[in-house]
Amino acid sequence: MKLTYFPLIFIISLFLPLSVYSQTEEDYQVADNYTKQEVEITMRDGIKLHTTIYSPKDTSKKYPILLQRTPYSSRPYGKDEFRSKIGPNEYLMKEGNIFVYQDVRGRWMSEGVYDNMRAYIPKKKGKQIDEASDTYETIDWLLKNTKNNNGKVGTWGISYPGYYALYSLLDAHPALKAVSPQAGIGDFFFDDFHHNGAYLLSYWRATAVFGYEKSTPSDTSWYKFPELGTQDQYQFFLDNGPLSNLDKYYKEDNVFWTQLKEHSSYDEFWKSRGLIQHLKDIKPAVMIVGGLFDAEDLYGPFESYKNIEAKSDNYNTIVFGPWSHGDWARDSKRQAIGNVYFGDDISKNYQKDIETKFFNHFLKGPGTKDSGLPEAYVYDTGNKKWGSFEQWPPKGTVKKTWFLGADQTLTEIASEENQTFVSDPKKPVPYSEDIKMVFTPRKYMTDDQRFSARRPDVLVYETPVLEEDMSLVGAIQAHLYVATTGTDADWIVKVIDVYPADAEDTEETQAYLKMGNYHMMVRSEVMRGRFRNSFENPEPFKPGEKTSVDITLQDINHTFKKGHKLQIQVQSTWFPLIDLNPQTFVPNIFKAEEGDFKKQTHTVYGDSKIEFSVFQEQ
Ligand code: PG9
Repeated sequence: MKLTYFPLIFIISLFLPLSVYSQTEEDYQVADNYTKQEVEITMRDGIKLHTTIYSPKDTSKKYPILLQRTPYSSRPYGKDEFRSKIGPNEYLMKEGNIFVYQDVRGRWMSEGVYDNMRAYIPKKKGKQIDEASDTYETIDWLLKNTKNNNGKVGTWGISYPGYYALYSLLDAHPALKAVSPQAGIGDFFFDDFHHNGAYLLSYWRATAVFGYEKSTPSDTSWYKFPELGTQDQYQFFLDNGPLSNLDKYYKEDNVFWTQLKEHSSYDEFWKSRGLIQHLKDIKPAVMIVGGLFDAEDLYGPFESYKNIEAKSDNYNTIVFGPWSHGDWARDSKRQAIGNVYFGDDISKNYQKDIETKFFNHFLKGPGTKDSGLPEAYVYDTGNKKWGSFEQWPPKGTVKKTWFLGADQTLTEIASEENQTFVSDPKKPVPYSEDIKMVFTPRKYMTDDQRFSARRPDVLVYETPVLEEDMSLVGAIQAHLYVATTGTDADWIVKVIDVYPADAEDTEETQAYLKMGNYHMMVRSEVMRGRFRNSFENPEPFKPGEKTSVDITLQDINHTFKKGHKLQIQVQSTWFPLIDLNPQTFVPNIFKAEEGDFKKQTHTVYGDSKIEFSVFQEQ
């Protein structure tokens, strides 16, 4: 067979050493500019953590150390295998820093036992360890053993690595001067695996990555994903029925699946693992980064910024852009999420003008509070431009309340008219029209919500066409008054920007839809009704009794433009983003049985209201 050009290239590339094979398209080669060391750093309890150090070959000057601790592997392993890019961005890579990646305890090439969101121990004794002590001892070792360092250290990371960066602030090493937790997990009961107690069934496949323990250091993955045989996530989980039927895929050796099932309320297991509670008296400079459409970790970055702001007097700033999870670290020219395009070079400009300046100011520069960077740099996802604020949420806002009124309108006064709908666990409201088995959800955060608006089990309320721009900022408070014929229910509120009929398509617009009349999801959240009064102690509903359910929706910065409409949708299923509520109160929904799942009739009363903060230009 004549080897055409493509297979020939493919065969040759198989024999190239990874360092060449993984080369970036540009001229810049990590291996030409950095040396690589792999070391095992011993912790106080004798456990060795595998640590990779990339040091600039130019030894004419000293460099700060930028450390990332990760559960996702510091690979490639081997002295001649180089990452194609190192550090938070290519600007910091090219100007020269010492970059360090470490496999956290119990992961990949490090020894020890992994513990998801390992609980912080404030006053550790003897050989007691947590991620703060592992970080402190790692930094101490690096300062003493890494040639050419300038004595200053930064940490950064996105998502779980962002959580470890956040953790580095606790019992911080005195040389730690700059920390950027990016989409850092704050608490698994409100980030990632749960939202206000509702279990994110859409995360189920990710349980494979975090649930299996390994017995020795491993440079290859020791876990595998269950074979499901379909991409139709909605149908797969609907056919599967009660969560306990998923035990055939994850057995007792999946420690995390067992923990998820055993701890369905906000008990000591979850509480002790929450990081937000410990964020006080912070000393290093902090730059929290997040995405306004991040489907995985919104709670963590907003809550960590607000808690540090309230309980510390360190340099503490926040950057939130038109990004989904981790977009800010990519170098894609067009920034778009699903069908919604925001602009060009948004991530590159952030990396160059914000992130690089932050680290250089505190690790190579004066390190004073007047960094020249904004306190809060938050993108307006409606006007599609950045805003700089002296605080977040910003000053200069007025409260604006809309009631869920009659005839599907948002009204300024409460309505006598109530809305009812039948909620059927056998026919739940999809959270997405996409047919895809996801690792974690993403695109729904800006997806078109017309498909749900047209379902009888989704209530829709909207304003008239806006006659002027309206900028809504900060958190949104939903105060629902509801009733159900059952004894349990979930309540979902969605805030939607309805585009005008003449809105134009972009190259991202999916082929089957038009942007005219697009119902853009701006923010959404669920409250698992049993937790309406307490996340620790779930309570049933009394059938038919009018009951108050409050839901806080995470911060936004969105101008609803003149000619658009503000729409609210209210529903009780959101599948399979979250699992099905049997709508019958059971002690633990992970152990609910087929017969517990019942169709019920829900009511939303006309004095239910949604409270926003309207930003008045200064
Ligand atoms: N926070 C993200 C995540 C955690 C656990 C499971 C799946 C995703 C992340 O680290 O990307």
